[in-house]
Amino acid sequence: MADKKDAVQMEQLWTNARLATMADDGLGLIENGVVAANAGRIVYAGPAESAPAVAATITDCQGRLVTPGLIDCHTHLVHGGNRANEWAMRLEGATYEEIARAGGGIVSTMRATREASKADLVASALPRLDALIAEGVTTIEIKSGYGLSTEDELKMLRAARALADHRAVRVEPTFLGAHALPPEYQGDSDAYIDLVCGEMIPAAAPLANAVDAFCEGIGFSPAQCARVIEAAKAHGLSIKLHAEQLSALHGSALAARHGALSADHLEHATEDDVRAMAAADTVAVLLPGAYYFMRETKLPPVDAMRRHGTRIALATDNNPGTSPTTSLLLMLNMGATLFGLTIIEALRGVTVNAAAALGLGAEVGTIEPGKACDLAIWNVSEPAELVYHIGFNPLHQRIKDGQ
Ligand code: DI6
Ligand code: FE
Repeated sequence: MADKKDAVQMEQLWTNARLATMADDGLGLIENGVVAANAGRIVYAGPAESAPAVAATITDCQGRLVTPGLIDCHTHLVHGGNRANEWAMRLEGATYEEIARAGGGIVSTMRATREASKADLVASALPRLDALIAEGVTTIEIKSGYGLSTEDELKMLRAARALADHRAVRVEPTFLGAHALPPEYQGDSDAYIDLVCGEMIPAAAPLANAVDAFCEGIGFSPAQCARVIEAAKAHGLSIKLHAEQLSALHGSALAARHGALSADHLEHATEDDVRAMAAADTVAVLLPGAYYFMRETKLPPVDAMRRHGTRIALATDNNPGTSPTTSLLLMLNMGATLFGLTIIEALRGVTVNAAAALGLGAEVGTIEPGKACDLAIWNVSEPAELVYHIGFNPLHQRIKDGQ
């Protein structure tokens, strides 16, 4: 009688891999590892000795490092236009807040986004998405937040979802209606929050997985963000929050109290904020591209995060105002050089912890049986090399759902 292992014919095997599975606490390194997949799901990941030997397709990784497909868990990838000219003004001395108050900033991207059709938004986002895909990204979060009207916010969410029809990538859309005050509500931010909670969130609920808000002096108050969070929860949506980027309003602790998946930015977070996040397992999403591009000097409290056991993720925050980067590999390097993350922290930040920041911990982020077979195969053997290079892309091959 055939042994069970032979009876279940594997579809795919990747052999001779240096696996960084990200399982457990570290990198989960397995020398001479094998990954087996059926129907796009991992069925085995471990040493060659106990691995299935027969499969329809066998790929010899020739000793290459294999990580989970990378996850960019915070982006504003869909947006109209760019703000290179505003940046030029900043180089001449204007501050981000001054430009925002003068009708530039987020509102100028709002105008360009409102003018764009859904097809225009997809077309302008595709080259940015391709840059991320070329670095091994298999899952990406994309926020709305530049439409700021019900119709234009829905258009952004639909454009985000449509990207997954054009490329083999998992897109997690997040509704960020409370990103900035649109000009038609100037002077009455509470009325805009009424619209966000009463009309936009119910309309966006079928298109989004999570709701985010910009909790900041130039954004919305903690009380307004709490209203957005309540409305999101009433519609069964997960919570994320932009918090503590420019000032300490303690939005991160507010988010944690509401069981948020993540609080993001966090340069100004306090020890109490970080403790609250750890207690709720709210992931700290650090965005070194925005810190760098804004020439910030206040570092996020990484040591406090370590002490309290707050999980840390890293993302591009790709957006036209504060982080015009499409390189998650560069964020690995900046997370280490600017924020002092270790190699393990940086790499877990774009895999397992980024998955947790999206509520996808059971689906992606590690190389373990039961998860989607999303892999990045690298022309390096040492994990540190993925963090060390600046502007060099060693991707050999990217696998999404076994393909
Ligand atoms: N924080 C950011 O860094 C971006 N949004 C946010 O809430 C900036 C968005 C922009 O300037 O267009
Ligand atoms: Fe952001």
